[in-house]
Amino acid sequence: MSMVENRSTSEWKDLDRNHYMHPFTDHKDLSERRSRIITRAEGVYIFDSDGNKILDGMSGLWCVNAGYGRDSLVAAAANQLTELPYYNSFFQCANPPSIELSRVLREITQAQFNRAFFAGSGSESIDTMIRMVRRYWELMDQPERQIIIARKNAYHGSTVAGTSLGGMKAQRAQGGPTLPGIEHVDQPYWFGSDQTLSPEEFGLQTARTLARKIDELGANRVAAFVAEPIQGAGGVIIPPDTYWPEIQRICDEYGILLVTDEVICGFGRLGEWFGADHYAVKPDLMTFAKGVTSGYLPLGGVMVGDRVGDALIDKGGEFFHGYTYSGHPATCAVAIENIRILQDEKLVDRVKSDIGPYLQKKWHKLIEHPLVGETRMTGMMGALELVASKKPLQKFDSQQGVGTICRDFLVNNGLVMRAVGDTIVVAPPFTLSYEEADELVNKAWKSLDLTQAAVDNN
Ligand code: PXG
Repeated sequence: MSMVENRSTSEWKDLDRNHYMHPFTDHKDLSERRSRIITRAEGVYIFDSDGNKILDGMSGLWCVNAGYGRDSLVAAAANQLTELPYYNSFFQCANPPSIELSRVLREITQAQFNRAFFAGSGSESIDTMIRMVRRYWELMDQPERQIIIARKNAYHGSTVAGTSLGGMKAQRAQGGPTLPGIEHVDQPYWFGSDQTLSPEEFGLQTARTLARKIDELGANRVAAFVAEPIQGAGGVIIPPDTYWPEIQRICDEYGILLVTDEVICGFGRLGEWFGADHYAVKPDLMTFAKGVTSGYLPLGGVMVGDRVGDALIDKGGEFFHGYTYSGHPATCAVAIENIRILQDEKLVDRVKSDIGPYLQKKWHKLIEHPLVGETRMTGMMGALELVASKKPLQKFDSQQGVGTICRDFLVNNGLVMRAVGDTIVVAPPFTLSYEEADELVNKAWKSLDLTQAAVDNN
């Protein structure tokens, strides 16, 4: 039963152009084109209004971890909407799904995480985290510790707080001043470096830019370091193995809070429940969203480690922060069911030791293509670097838009992957079958051939 009109494709496209403003879009450019209208989805496939069946190599937007077409998620939402569609968690009220979800999250996270704070999205969870970090240091009688250090090219959402914390230059340059008290250090992007150091040495050196930054700012002014375990939107930047242990050591040495932004890496993407588990670091806070509900309903939040949680409780005083939809019963009910699916179907294990390694093996074969200068993948999150020449290594002029050309060939061949500059990124649902993994890689190869031909003809 759909409440939405059944319109023709051209009608949808016209209405879209005239009335619907898309996120992260050049609105002039889009007004001169037409959108692709996605009408339904099943398993790992999406379908557009022209009837094309497209393999979704991006799990929507890094979120549909359990795949499309899950009746039990629909039922969880419907049952909860019938029972109690909404009530707030302000004024000493709570509802069973939000309490139960907090309990479930405690079970699947590291031992220090005994409490959860809910928000409506990843950006909101970042906002909550920033306010909580600063509140913590106020409570610890060190209110001068306000500076939060993040990384260049990090993505932490697009609200004012997310834009300020994020390290994407073009995004930060828009819209006037960003929040004060935020600094950025280098990202562990070995392929993007001059490659004179070994990846291990490069990982250490990059991590140490954090220590230098703390020294430069004065350790007594620094509140926290925040980073995605693997940078997602920035191009699936997988750090060398030496990076995270050194980051942990530096945070411990200076006593600053360590926050992992698990919006993409959380809920199994790397083959462990959270990216922090994969890298064996012990964060004080973790932000999450996306995969917590496999994207079926919007939910975000912050896992609060005891260091911060105990301070908030022991020291008391109202924390003036929260959202209308903090602990929304229907979104929490969907999250509980989603986590049950991930557990019962052993989907996180599947990423770690079954379909993950299978896809990685196939993915790495793409290095044999003349256009591909590097392949990388951890769990089910990977990237390809498109290059003009492998030896000597030569990248394309970014003006050529080779990544976008490739992305367009991919989708026309029935596969969605994202282009981040000339980096092609992939993050399919955990339910991907072996055959679908083969299809993904075969379509990628074919699209690389077409991209090569288009570049050669230019
Ligand atoms: N943190 C991280 C690490 C993210 O990846 C957010 C925070 C913000 O979440 P919300 O729910 O507010 O969007 C994100 C979101 C892309 C893309 O093109 C990535 C995201 C969002 C939109 C596009 O890769 N990540």
